[in-house]
Order: sequence, then C-alpha cells, then structure tokens
Amino acid sequence: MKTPRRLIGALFAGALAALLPDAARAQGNLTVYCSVQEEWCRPMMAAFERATGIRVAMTRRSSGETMTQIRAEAQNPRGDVWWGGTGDPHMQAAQENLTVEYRSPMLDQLHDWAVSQARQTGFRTVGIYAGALGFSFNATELQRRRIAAPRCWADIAQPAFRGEVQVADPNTSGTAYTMLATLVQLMGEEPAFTYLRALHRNVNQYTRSGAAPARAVATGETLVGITFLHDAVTQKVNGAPVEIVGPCEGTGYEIGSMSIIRGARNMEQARRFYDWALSAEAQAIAVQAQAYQLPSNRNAPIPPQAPRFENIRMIDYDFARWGSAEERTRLITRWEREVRAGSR
Ligand code: S7P
Repeated sequence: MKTPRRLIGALFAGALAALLPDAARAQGNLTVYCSVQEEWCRPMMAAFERATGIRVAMTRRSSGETMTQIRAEAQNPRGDVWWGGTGDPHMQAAQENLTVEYRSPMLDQLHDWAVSQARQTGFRTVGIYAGALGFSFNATELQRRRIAAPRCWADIAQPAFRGEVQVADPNTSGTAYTMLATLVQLMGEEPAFTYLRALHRNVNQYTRSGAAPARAVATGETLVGITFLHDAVTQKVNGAPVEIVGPCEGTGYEIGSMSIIRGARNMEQARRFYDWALSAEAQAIAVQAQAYQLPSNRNAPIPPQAPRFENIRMIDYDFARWGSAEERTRLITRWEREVRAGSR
C-alpha cells in the first residue's frame, strides 16, 4: 500500500508529466555508436534529446572500430544506431547482415548519391554527408624547411618528406581505408601498392583515428597529413597555418553513412533518430560543430568552407565493389602484409 505522502507524490508527478510538452517527457532510450568527431557527436545527441525527450547513450569510435564492435556484439547487440563514419564499413555491415533495412520517409529529401548508397545495400544504410579525400600541410614549417609545396600524391612519397607524413591505420580508420581504395582505383592495384610502400618510408605514424593527422599538421607535429579535406578545413578555420590539397592526379571520397543495428533493443527510437538525422534541421548542426562535409539533405545549408567536388579532380569511386566485405578485408590484409610490415 502506498502511504498518503507517496500517493500525493505520484499523483503530482503524473499531473506534471501530462502538462509537459511531448519532447520534455522521457520517451525511452537510445544507444548510438557515433563515428564522426566527438565535437559533432555531442551536439547532435543533445539536440535529438531536446527534440524528442529520448535519452541517448553515445559512444564515439572510428568507423573500422565500430564495425568490429558491432560484429563482436552480433549475438547480443548493445547499440541501436550507428551514425556517421565512412560508407564502406557500413556497406560491409549491411552485407554481413549486421544492420537492418529501413526506408525512411525522409529519403525523398536526399541527394541522389545518398539514396544510391541506400539502394545498393537494400536500404540497410543511407548517406548522411559526403567529403573528398586529400592531404594538408603546415605552410609555416614547409617554408621554414624550404620544401616545395606538395600538390600531388606523387609529391608526398618523395624523399623530401621522409618521416613527415601522417595517415591513419585502415584497420581502425575509415579514412585510411578510403585512401587505400582510392589509390587502387586511381592507379591500378599493383602500382598503388608500389606507391604505398614508397609512402610508408615517409610515414611517421599510423594513427587510430582518421582526422588525427589534420590536427598534427595544425600543430606542426607532422608536415603532411592525409585526411578528408573537411577535417583539415576545421584546423584552418581555427587559425592553423594549414594548406589544403586536392591531389593533382585525382582523388576519392566518402559517403558518410548511418545504419540501424540488427537486434536493436530500441527500434522505435532508432527509427525516430534515423528520420530526424536526415532532416535539414539536424544536418545544419554540423556547421556549428565545425564539421564541413556536404550534407545529404537537399535543403540543408552547405557550409561555405566545405570543399566542393566541382573544384577537385574526383574519381568515380565504386562503392559497391570497394565497400564489399571481400575487397575490404582483402585490401587491408594485403596492406598489413606488404606495407605496414615493411621496414622504413
Ligand atoms: O571527422 C569527420 C570524419 O572525417 O570522420 C569520419 C571518419 O570515418 C571517422 O574517422 P575514422 O577515419 O577514424 O574512421 C568520417 O566519416 C568523417 O567525415
């Protein structure tokens, strides 16, 4: 039996809940695995909580790491939505049946490239942003050392850059896998691996996270960093002496993606997040978080600082092939054996 005081308390709480707007009431929980930068993950989750009253538990990890985690948890899924990160591992997750089909009513607001990502996977993933790959360099340091500004992939594999290039590890990083698949498509597989072995001699560190080399360029810790160009833009906007290069030979790009995890415990909330994250309003949060990708919603504002594809020599990246489980595993294994294991 409830005591009168408890009863009054319960009645009061019930009356209060009835008066609150929908968004302010607890509407359940959601676990999101986030693979963009922490600075963007946090305001996204906070805005979703404010808009819906759904409480979000968020974990941030690189794309490859998140893919590995989802696979490891397949028998007992803990996450509901995987938001952000390069498209290739999302496509692999779809192929491995780790994610589920969802046809959001928001699809008709998206650019073709975002919907095509969805179609290719039987609607198990969808594009949320796009960004070109390239590199950046620290202009002050470069000038101090009297090295000519690199403009091409070929330049940064030259002896002048020995120990001066940083890039992530494709085992953990979607950015680094995008580089691997880009070079193979651009040069052909054998020449690409010859190039990667030459580049390896110049690499001072393979980082876990894809955007880390852009931060290292900004501080002068490394001369050159291979990243998505928008990650270098963030550093430049913050005043770092950084120059950004779309390589002269051409380059690849990512379609950053979102997927619902198979066995999600909070499926209804996962779908609400999915729909909301595809809205122009949610995608506009990127700029406030200094994320300068191209948004997938046609009505979302394009940040003026965003590197535009029409100004860069782009390859026709084959996402279906290079996002497949077989090719992704094969390329990374070959890179481990023939590049990473080699001496510098
Ligand atoms: O910073 C944003 C971003 O570059 O990070 C994502 C990336 O996959 C996460 O980093 P990893 O390379 O460490 O996986 C990109 O999707 C996104 O544009």
